Amino acid sequence: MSKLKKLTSIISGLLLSASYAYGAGTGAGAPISNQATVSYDAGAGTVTASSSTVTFTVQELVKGTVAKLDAGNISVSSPETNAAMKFKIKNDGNGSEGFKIVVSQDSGDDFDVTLGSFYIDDGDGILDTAVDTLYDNANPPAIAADAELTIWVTSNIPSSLADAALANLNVSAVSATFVADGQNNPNAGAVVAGSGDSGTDAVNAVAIASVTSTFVVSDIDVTIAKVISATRDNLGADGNKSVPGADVDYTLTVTVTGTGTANNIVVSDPLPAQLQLKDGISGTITVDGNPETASAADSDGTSYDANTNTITVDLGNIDAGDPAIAIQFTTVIQ
Ligand SMILES: [Ca+2]
Ligand SMILES: [Ca+2]
Ligand SMILES: [Ca+2]
Repeated sequence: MSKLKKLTSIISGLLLSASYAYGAGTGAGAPISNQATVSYDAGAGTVTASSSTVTFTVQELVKGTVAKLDAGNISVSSPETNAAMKFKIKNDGNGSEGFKIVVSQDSGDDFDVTLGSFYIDDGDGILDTAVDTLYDNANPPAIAADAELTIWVTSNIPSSLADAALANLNVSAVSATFVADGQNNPNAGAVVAGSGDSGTDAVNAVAIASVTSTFVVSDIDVTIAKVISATRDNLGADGNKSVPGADVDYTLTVTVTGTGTANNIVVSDPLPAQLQLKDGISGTITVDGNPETASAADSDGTSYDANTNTITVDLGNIDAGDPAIAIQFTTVIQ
């Protein structure tokens, strides 16, 4: 066989196998044919005989898997509109299928939400109801075998809830093919004859299972205060006049109140052009009493960008009620 012919046959072999092979198994509608042979030695030599070819068609296995994409509980305010939970719906079946999203709420928790709408995320991982596509739950979009969608479930949170109040939402995905057949909660092995891809039977893989995600009410609040703590004109008489060349000390105070933890707190202070951090990127920014270098090259989370004239301090996560954090630095009037 020539190299070209060999390559062509390899490629066509790959295409053939790609047509029906999914992580979920052989694709719905694929014919599987099989023939056996027997050989034996007779007086005149080896003789072979073949069976007839036996063929069947792979039916559609229907399986939608829901996974929670939020880490931990989701902090909300009371009240809040469009509080969002994020889920992944994956088609683990071997055919194209749409899935109806079903949300149920626990009654043994602290409150119920008013359910809003479902959206398909556009890929940025941020809910934007003006940009993300509304999920048509009455006529769910078909998802190809092995493909998945990121779904937002929105809720309105009632007012006057206590801090730390919890609400559980249980989310499942039910095959649109089964719902159309009146089977809203099919067991494993349930069938809708002839309604699978390519006229196959749709066969349910597993009983419907839900995943639970939880809202927690938190009135956590992060405030920042800024004061001038000292001015030194550096003219030799301990003066405090705000003249060019004078030092101006600032103190920022970050306070976390309420309930819970404020995550990824970042303080940004863009200085006006008439002020610069003393000693620039070689200067010092004091955080919680610890002098830290203004260079962005180290990993202390504290930096000064000379191009934008901006001080940035990454404070990480702070629990409500923790002592306030003071950030201090000295600027020079230009
Ligand atoms: Ca289908
Ligand atoms: Ca509830
Ligand atoms: Ca989005």
